[in-house]
Amino acid sequence: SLPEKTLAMIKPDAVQSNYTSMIRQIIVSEGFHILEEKLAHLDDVAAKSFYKEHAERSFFPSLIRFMTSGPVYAMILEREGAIKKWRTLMGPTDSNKARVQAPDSIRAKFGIDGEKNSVHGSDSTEAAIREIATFFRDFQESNMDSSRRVHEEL
Ligand code: YYY
Ligand code: MG
Repeated sequence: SLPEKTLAMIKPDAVQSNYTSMIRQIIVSEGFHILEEKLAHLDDVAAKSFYKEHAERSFFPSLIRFMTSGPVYAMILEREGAIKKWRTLMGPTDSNKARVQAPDSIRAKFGIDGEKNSVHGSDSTEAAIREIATFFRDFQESNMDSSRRVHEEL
């Protein structure tokens, strides 16, 4: 099982509440390596593109308003099974459900509701590649396969 990469994002609600360093500490203590990180502010075009799979959903306009309301903190995480393990650590989408179903999860601890839920995580390899490129334009896709990266460094 090779190391895998995923895109984690601390959303505007949690950045605004100064939870960034606490969430970051949990991520590191759970064995993820943070390869790149940055504070960013999504504009309307970027937020709509990031969440394009949800464009037809009734919650989409509100989601875009929220995601553009303030800065986000994006991170490339790496570890074995990073995509699934980060989503498990985040917990269920709705923070109130998370508090019942996964009380130790980040959304249970830091999320507000079903929209302002403190963190995002890629849900597939394809999503991880696309979402990492959204924030880290110069991060090469060849780096997605860390065995190849190690080989290049030899
Ligand atoms: O991947 P995840 O963030 O857990 O949930 P998605 O179903 O992909 O929805 C993306 C995002 O949209 C969610 O984090 C909050 C928001 N949202 C919402 O506001 N209302 C819903 N009923 C479902 C999702
Ligand atoms: Mg999703």
